[in-house]
Amino acid sequence: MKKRFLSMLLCASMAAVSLAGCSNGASSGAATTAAPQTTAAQADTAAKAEETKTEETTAKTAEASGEKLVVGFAQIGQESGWRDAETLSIQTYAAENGDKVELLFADAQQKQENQIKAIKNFIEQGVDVIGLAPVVETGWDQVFAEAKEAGIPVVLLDRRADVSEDLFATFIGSDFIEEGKMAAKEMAKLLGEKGKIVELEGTVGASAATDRKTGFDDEIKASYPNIEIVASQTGDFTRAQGKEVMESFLKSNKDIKGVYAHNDDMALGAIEAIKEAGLKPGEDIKIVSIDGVRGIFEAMAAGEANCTVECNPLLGPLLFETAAKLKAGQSVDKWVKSVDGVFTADMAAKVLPDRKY
Ligand code: GZL
Repeated sequence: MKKRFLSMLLCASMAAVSLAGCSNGASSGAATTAAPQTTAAQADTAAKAEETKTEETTAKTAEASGEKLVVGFAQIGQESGWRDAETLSIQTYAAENGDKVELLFADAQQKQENQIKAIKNFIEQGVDVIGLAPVVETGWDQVFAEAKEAGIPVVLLDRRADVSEDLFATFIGSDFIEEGKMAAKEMAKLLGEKGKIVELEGTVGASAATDRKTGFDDEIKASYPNIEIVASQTGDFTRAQGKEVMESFLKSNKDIKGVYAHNDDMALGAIEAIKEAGLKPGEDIKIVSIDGVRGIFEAMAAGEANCTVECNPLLGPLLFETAAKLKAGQSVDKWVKSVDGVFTADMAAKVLPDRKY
């Protein structure tokens, strides 16, 4: 209990510092709390959430209540609209349940070393459960072994880590190979099963990128011999790099008929590049991507994109519910699989008003 009390005090001072550092927009290293890019309403909710959380953390820490569920989450960063939606889901759940949970949140700015630093901090502070979206699959064995040594379960959220099963409690996320396969089938339908296409890959070494490539490329190879992937390159899951890579694809390939992007943000960048090249995205060049963020629904409603395979980012409640089970000593499935759906342009205008992210 003493260690916990001391570590709770430490956490309060760190939380206060990192939140203070963040409130003036400064963010450094792993122990910062990033305000995700969101609409005004969402930003207001998040700001109120932050405020509540700060008061909660400080007040409760003084009492070192101990019975609260304390979760340390090491987030990748703010690379995409999907990532921001996931962050908002996690922070909103913590703010709305401040009487039961305490969230220590670190934004690693897409650097694995910052995520590792954050995990070590969480271990030092004696959190109940560590949550992590691993930016890449490898390099986690050592720090996960330290968490295991400290008796702190690790929950993987939305991306896998290449470690032995005894080093993490569960993976909560999608079947990325299946997502790639679904995207291939939709692309084939759009092209009449023939034509040259290009592929915008996610972050090098990320399970979401590796598996979405495997699922898509294998399906094309096995079922659609008249579709040729003439170029494939990483755009690091960002809109800016997706646009840059698409510009180079357009310069070196004159007869591209389709783009497969591992996430919607890169697809939205590609759409900009295609328009600047004087072509019509969604018509001259078909666009298929993955995530289901609001921007791609707007592009589909405008006739500039053709299909998105949804990958649910609203995992905050599931993260905390799973953490509570682990703290209570209950067993959880090794893979809590998200259910993904396919949305095509003809559905976009109708479903857009109800989209939650
Ligand atoms: C998928 C997630 C991916 C999204 C991207 O679970 O890891 O990371 O598809 C995000 O938008 O950058």
